Amino acid sequence: MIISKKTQIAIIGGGPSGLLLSQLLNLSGVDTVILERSSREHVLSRIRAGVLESGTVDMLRQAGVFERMEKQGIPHNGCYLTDSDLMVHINFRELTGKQVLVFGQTEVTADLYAAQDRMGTEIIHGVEDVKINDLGQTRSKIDYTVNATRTSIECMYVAGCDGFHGVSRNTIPATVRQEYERVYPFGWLGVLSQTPPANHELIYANSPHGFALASMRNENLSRYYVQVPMTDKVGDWSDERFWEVLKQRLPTETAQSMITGSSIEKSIAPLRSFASEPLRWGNLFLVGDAAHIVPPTGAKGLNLAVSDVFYLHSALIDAIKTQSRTGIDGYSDRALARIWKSMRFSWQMTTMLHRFDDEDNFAGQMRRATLSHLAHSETARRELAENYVGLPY
Ligand code: FAS
Ligand code: PHB
Repeated sequence: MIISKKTQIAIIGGGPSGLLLSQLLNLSGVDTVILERSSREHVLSRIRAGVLESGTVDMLRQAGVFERMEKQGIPHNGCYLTDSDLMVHINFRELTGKQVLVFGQTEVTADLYAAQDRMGTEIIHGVEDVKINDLGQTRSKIDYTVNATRTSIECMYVAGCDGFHGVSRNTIPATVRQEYERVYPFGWLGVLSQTPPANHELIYANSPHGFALASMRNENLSRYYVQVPMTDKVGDWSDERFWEVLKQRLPTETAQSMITGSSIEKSIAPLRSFASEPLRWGNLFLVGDAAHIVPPTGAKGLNLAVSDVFYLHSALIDAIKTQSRTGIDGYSDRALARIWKSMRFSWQMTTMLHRFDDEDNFAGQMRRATLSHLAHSETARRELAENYVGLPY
């Protein structure tokens, strides 16, 4: 027996993309249902992004999700790029008039869930075998199984917010999809530790031994990453080995003064650049990691998902409220224009700061020359700062 429901917008995926889109649509009186594969606990156990662009902060404020962000978020006016003997400060505030906010994606997601609960939105966890049908009809249908019961939702539009491994992107026929990919031959081993941050601002370190990043979540919670071969497993890395390698790659003064401690989370994330075009197929719209993946070097992943939501939420509200199709017809091209610029910046930061195993000595010189140019050119620093704080929507 199939149970059937109806809604205006069905959202597949209860990560930051799906939750933020649903919250903004609900605030404008548009009805949504969210289908999420995992439990809420599992979604909230993921440690991911840490830096919010100013546009993301504005969107979360518009969604009414700002109390904790404003209280606990740490404004940052700059960051450092270093190699063995050079430490270049990129002063966002001076170069762009903007800043970024350090506030973990996990906290953003938790606050979005709380806001959606207050809204009374139906969020169905533990869904399996999701199938998206009738995308070319006036109303589409999503079939799924939850608690061993096959269920279907009839809707006007579908938002595919189900991440890189979701079902939405592959619902668009392979003959229609154009995919672009660069898989990097290394990953990031990330550690969360209840220790004071090594520096008051982020340090992106390019060293002859490989990349490292010193970040944070608050004044007693630090987030660090080191570049590791893709063949490494978390079990290969004791805390002692991690701290030793991290210190080897950070500036000497930072390494000597930093406080280490036990890891409370340790994971390896692969690095890839990926984009799939178009973002729309009939009534289906792809959002966030369902459509694109960027290496975390530019702190763009979560922020790019938010700019997709910015473009799509207003387009869907227009389509539902005024039957105007201009926004939804223009969504894919409009979102892709910003996606590709962030894709470029993330790729540039990754190639500029990571050591590639098969590289020749020329590549190492190019990385050092890039850093030296940043040290001596305000124009170069401004270009990096404009991208880091977030390009206009
Ligand atoms: P998400 O992947 O977050 O959410 C998709 C949701 O859809 C998930 O909850 C999933 O369970 C659900 N889903 C999947 N298939 C489904 C199906 N068939 N049916 C129903 N639900 C389904 N970005 C940064 O800016 N900085 C970082 O440091 C950073 N680190 C990262 C580390 C890792 C390991 C990963 C994977 C990503 C990282 N990112 C980082 C990028 C990350 O923050 C994403 O950009 C962000 O989570 C995008 O949000 P969503 O588009 O909502 O996708
Ligand atoms: C993080 O704090 O997790 C973080 C910050 C900046 C990045 C990537 C990750 O570029």
